[in-house]
Amino acid sequence: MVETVADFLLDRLSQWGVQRIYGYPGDGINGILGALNRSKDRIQFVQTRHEEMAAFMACAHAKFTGQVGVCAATSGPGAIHLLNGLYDAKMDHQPVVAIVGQSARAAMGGDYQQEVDLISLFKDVARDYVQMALVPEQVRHLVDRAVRIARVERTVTCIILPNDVQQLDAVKEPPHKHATVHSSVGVCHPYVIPQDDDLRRAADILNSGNRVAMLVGAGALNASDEVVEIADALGAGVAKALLGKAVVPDDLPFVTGAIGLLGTKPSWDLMRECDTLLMVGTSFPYPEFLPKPGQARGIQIDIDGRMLGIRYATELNLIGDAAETLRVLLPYLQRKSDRSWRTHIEHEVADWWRVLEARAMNDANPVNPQRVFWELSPKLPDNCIVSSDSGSSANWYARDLKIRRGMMASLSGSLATMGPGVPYAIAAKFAFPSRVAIALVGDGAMQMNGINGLITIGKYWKEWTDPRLVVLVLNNRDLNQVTWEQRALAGDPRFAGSQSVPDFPYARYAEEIGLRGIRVDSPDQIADAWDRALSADRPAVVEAITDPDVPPLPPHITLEQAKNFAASVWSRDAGALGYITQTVKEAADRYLPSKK
Ligand SMILES: Cc1ncc(C[n+]2csc(CCOP(=O)(O)OP(=O)(O)O)c2C)c(N)n1
Ligand SMILES: [Mg+2]
Repeated sequence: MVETVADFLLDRLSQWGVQRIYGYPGDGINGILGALNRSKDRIQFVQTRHEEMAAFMACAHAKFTGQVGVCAATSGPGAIHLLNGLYDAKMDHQPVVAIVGQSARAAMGGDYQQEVDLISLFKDVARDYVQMALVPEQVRHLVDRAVRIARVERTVTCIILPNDVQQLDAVKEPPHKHATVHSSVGVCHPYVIPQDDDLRRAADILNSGNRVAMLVGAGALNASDEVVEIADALGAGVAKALLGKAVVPDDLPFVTGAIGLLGTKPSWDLMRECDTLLMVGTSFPYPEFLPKPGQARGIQIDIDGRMLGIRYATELNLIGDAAETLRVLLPYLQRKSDRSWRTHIEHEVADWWRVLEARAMNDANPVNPQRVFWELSPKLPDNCIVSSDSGSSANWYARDLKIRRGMMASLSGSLATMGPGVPYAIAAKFAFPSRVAIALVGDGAMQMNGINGLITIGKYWKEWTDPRLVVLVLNNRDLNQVTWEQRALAGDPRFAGSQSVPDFPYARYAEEIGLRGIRVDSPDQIADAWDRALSADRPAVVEAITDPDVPPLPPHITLEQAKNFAASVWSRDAGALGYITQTVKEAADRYLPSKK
């Protein structure tokens, strides 16, 4: 049989190591779907419920495996649906290739059915490479370049294939003549390290500091050992940007945890008190959580020179791979003999965990969401893969959940979009079918994508070696994160018309479609719910009826500020009593440990 362009496209992708494509069908890609059917022993097509979820899954595949993620969608509406997931990948620097159909060439330019100007549509998100194949001779280099550019630039690329082109006979090797392109598969990544002089300059700065802080992000995920060794040598505390949660485990005494609005007080204090800052693989954006200008001498290490020197006015900006750079830097460092700064940090961290425990154990109506996360930590299975959605769950994920060595964890960091929690967990199961995946999701996000994601889980879970995928839903009937932003940032009362989320029987629904469903409406059920979900013989939904009045407090709030906040909203918000009480309880917990 003669190979079509679409057959060859898949063949070439598989030469690049692609084994799975997440997508949704449509006649704009029928040629590709036919080819996928013919090559299903080499490339699996995973059918999602919505193209946005296919793009989230491709992004998560890249995040969890380090390999290129691939998604496919039909022309017009399907292509448009991909966009949000592609932006998630782009903004978190993940290599993703989108393959989209287009109207037949003969119809293009005729305002034809489903004809959208796809090159313009993808021009921003796939600005590093978006190309349409007009003739079969192009397809080889379009695939080679789309995959290679996605990988080396850690970005999104896009190949557009008119549907008639997909069905043409493949040209595997363009003729050896003028105006043809001769491309190949593969790319080897170099070790990237700074020059020796620059390493010495970095060491001078770090050696002369008395109070060194480290901030690590997603770029340091391959550098866990090196981060710990450097922190030990420097007597430093280590704070983590959201995407860097799995860089260092939370059970190390000098790890101050998350930074930022979702962060911890030890991270806040670390940044305010340090005299030297070493940032590795992070572009954490909020300046108010970093040292004040001039307070600390700063060094930044990033593989991407474009991301250097834009968050803190660093003195030295080093282009380099995180692990390799830290490894070659280490021999230049003098181990700090005065450990008082490190001891101070460790006391703060130990105190802070007691604060979080006290906050988690506060009564709430009916369930305190923090307690759901707090009780999950010791039960997290080894090597599990955790995803969180955007919403209040991201606060508890960032602050309360104790990640251990060997686990992976992610969410939508820079785009901070709602919707990826469940799709990320699904992609984790396809990439690592024998590891447990756990998605931590709000009810708003669940109603946006998660419920439909459960249908996909229902379709595929029997293929996974270990069927355990647990979805936690915080059923607070509220778009709670934004409710708190309305109160605290805009100074407005909760607008019920925009914030109320209709109730939905998540656990019952899970049972209805053949999964396990566990509903938790009192705190004494939490531990048992986790045990049951994590030992189930199938994917499970834990639906926790949580209290929307529990405030996702910024880390540095004082009891005084909490009282002022309470006083300022009291006169304007009829429903204020519940959350004011809860806020004051939470803020007061900060003072508990030191009282003990
Ligand atoms: C696609 C998208 N739409 C809107 C937002 C703004 N937003 C951020 S968090 C949030 C509320 C999430 O509500 P829910 O999923 O119920 O979680 P909760 O905060 O209640 O725990 C909203 C609306 C967003 N980040 N992404
Ligand atoms: Mg909610």
